[in-house]
Amino acid sequence: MAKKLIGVAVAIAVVGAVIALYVTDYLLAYPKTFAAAAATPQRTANLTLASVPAAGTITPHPTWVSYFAIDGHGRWHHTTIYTVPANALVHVTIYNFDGASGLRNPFIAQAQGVVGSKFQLNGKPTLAINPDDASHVFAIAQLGVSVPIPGVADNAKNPCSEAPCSLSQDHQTISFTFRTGKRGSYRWQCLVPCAAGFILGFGGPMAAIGYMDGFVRVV
Ligand SMILES: [Cu+2]
Repeated sequence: MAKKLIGVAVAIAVVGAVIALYVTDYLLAYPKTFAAAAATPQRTANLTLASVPAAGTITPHPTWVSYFAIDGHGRWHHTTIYTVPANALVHVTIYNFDGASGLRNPFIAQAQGVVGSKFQLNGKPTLAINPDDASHVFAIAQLGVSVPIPGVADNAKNPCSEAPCSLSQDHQTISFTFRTGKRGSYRWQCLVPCAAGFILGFGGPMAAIGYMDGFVRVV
């Protein structure tokens, strides 16, 4: 009887030891982390733009609604053709000094194709705006990018009537990041019928490079 008990105890001890070995082996054999090869440093670029109710006398069409590009010294350039690096993250900031025109298609009031799904509206992460508040849209169809831009309130105290404007004047600040891929020339355009005085709001500046249309040249 004693021998039997000892035998059972030994058997239990052996099984326990085997289980312990198995668990230890399992834990120690857990695969190590493998680091992916480092890629070339992530390329980024900053693009600062402004949209205004009137392009001003420095342009061929002073009364037309327009975009401008702003350089690192705060100088305004009347162009809508930008170069950005390929396979990069482009950080865009748009200062909008114009009022709202409203969208006919509310679908476009939602941002698409931007890194993180949302854009920043005056520093607040935003997915969509009220379609009636839309002043302009910055859309690069081929890249699937579209960002709605709300207008300055009608009763703004210190609005800017024509370019160039000052950041001390009433504006909305929109920022977002999009990813570029391969090189190419990609058309961008506004999608709000913002061309006051033209048929359906889509003529004049809405159909002109340098105002509400342009190219993003990925180089
Ligand atoms: Cu527009």
